[in-house]
Amino acid sequence: MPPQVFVNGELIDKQDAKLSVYDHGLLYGDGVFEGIRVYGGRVFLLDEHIDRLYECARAIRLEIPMAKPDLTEAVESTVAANKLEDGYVRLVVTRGAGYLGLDIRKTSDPQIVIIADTITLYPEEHYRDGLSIITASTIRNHPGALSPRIKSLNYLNNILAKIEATDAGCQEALMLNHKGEVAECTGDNIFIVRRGVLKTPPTEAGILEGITRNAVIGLARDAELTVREVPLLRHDIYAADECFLTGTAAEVIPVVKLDGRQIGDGKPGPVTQDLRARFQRLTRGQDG
Ligand code: PXG
Repeated sequence: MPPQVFVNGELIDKQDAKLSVYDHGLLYGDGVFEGIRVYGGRVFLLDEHIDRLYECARAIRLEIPMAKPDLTEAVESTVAANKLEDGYVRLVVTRGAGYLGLDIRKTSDPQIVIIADTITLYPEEHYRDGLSIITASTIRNHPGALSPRIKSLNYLNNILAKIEATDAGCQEALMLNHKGEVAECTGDNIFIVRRGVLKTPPTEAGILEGITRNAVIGLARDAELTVREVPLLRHDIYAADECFLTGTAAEVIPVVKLDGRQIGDGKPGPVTQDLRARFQRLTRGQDG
């Protein structure tokens, strides 16, 4: 059976899925999305992703034409229809088709799309040896212009920084905010460990409040680590004992170099490795 895609209330074959070219999601990047993992047939932290999607939709005054429990059910049934054991769900809500022009009143029928597919992960050696990353010259969106807390279909800010990373031969780039503080990477949140304390930028630094980030903060507190959400400068990363990134796609991945400077002893550190192991147990449902 060909891959089944959910489009507006129906599961259809991937090649039959259609959206209007007048959809403001395409014309203006007007919409919101989530990327969600499936582990062992279970959709991981689905309620958290659904809550963030509705919050982001509210922030852009987009009314999702489906109640939360029904959308949750639709995600589950799309995963089941594709017999997906380990994979990735892309949940997208667009503003819908309308006239040309920005006015949201000239649109109708927000479109809900659910894709359940496989995911390509970072190569295993990056988890074993750690990533080398660079600082992008592209700063993260100013929260007063477009809040990084909104996971919108406008990802150009991150894409421009990601281009800098790939040009430099790196997998990820660190993005600073308009104040020069550490914000996040293009698709991952950032943490450091310094003298046994786990630190990560607060949401006020202009970041996406990652669901993996929040899960890892919870795991760290379970492990009786002190966790501080505090503004960080690049200096703090250069001077850290350990550094790692978190995200739906990357999970927990060590960083051993920033801008050519070695972090700690240049190897994935013990706190990073412990949190990665705890996170893996959580995704496999062995941690409650
Ligand atoms: N910051 C940014 C800017 C992100 O886009 C994260 C942090 C991590 O958040 P989560 O909730 O995933 O822990 C993200 C997540 C994709 C894709 O297909 C992107 C993300 C997640 C999953 C898939 O590009 N970004």
